[in-house]
Amino acid sequence: MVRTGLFSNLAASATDGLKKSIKRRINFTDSLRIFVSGGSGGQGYPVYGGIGGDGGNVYLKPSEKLSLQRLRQKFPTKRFKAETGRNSRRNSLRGSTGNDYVIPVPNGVCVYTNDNTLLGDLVNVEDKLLVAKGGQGGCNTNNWNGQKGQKKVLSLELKILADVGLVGFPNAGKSTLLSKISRTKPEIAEYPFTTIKPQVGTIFYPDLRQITVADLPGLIEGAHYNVGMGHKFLRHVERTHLLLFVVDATGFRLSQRSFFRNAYETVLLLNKELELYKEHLLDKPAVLAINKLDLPDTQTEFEEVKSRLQQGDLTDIPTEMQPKTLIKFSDIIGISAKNNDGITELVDSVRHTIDDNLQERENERISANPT
Ligand SMILES: Nc1nc2c(ncn2[C@@H]2O[C@H](COP(=O)(O)OP(=O)(O)OP(=O)(O)O)[C@@H](O)[C@H]2O)c(=O)[nH]1
Ligand SMILES: [Mg+2]
Repeated sequence: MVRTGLFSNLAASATDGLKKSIKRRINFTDSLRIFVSGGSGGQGYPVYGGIGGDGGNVYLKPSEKLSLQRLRQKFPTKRFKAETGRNSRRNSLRGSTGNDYVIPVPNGVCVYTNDNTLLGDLVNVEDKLLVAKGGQGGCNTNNWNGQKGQKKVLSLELKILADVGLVGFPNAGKSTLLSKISRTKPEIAEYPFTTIKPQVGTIFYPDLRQITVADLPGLIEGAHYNVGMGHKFLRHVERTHLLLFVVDATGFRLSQRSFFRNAYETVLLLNKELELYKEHLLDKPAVLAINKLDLPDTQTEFEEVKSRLQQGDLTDIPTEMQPKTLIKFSDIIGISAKNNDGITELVDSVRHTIDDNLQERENERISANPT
């Protein structure tokens, strides 16, 4: 892959120690590979026409309290095999079926096979997903030989379940905002990449409505080249109903060797990184919060971002920074997460945007199936 201009500089600067320090701090797991095999079928007994028992199946079952770390600790070999079916015997002609293996997995896990096919998306504790079938017991169709069970290498990827995903460059104030709108106490600090593990908080509205918000690691330009935390964690926003962009009104600079980006450029670069990850994320409803309006000269910056976004103004923006499609924000709100300014307006906007979108989808569904 050829790294060009803008991104090569950032990629280079981010590799200086920063990447290493981030790697050291990542001690949580949000994906895990496991090996599953169905039980083999028992042998048949051709002389008496006895049929061997079928091998047991392997299933995955979501559980609310489990994490992938815990699963890995509990099953260090990460191998799961269901029981073999019983052979047919002279005094027990019908061999009994082998026991199934039901593996508990965290709720919210997506299950992929080795060739990246999605086998299932486990989001309900009532679900149970068949991942490896046991082999057929020996009988006349298979020459009385019990068949082998299916064997698969599976990749489990945890996608957080939340209504809203916080998207922004490092240090924008995402965690500070989450700490103000929910009872969660995320880590907050003046250095980038403080948040390395997605965390979910809940907004409690006075009428008892609740909306969950996922705080995500900071995204930076070049994330698709795996700069910073990369954009692997963006899969967590795939299931959210709304993207809440948090942008520092004073702009962003990752390190002395990187470019300074003003607030408007930051919005465009976030837009571009989402587009490069998965274009359809841009179709999600989005709200923009311009943060740190307590700092000097930020009000004019806020007004400028707002008017340029409304006009779709890309004058003087280098082509490599320009997204193909501009995100349409349903609201652009100035806040100071630190001083609690604009927070009520923001949480109201989040709620209305989610509700309007749900209503729109419901109307589309009704007009598609008028019964
Ligand atoms: N002046 C001012 N500072 C703020 C505001 N919100 C956050 N900060 C400061 O900005 C810094 C970064 O805040 P965080 O909430 O950790 O930022 P983040 O976006 O979660 O950063 P990462 O987890 O690294 O992606 C901290 O020093 C905060 O105190 C604000 O409204 N005004
Ligand atoms: Mg944070």
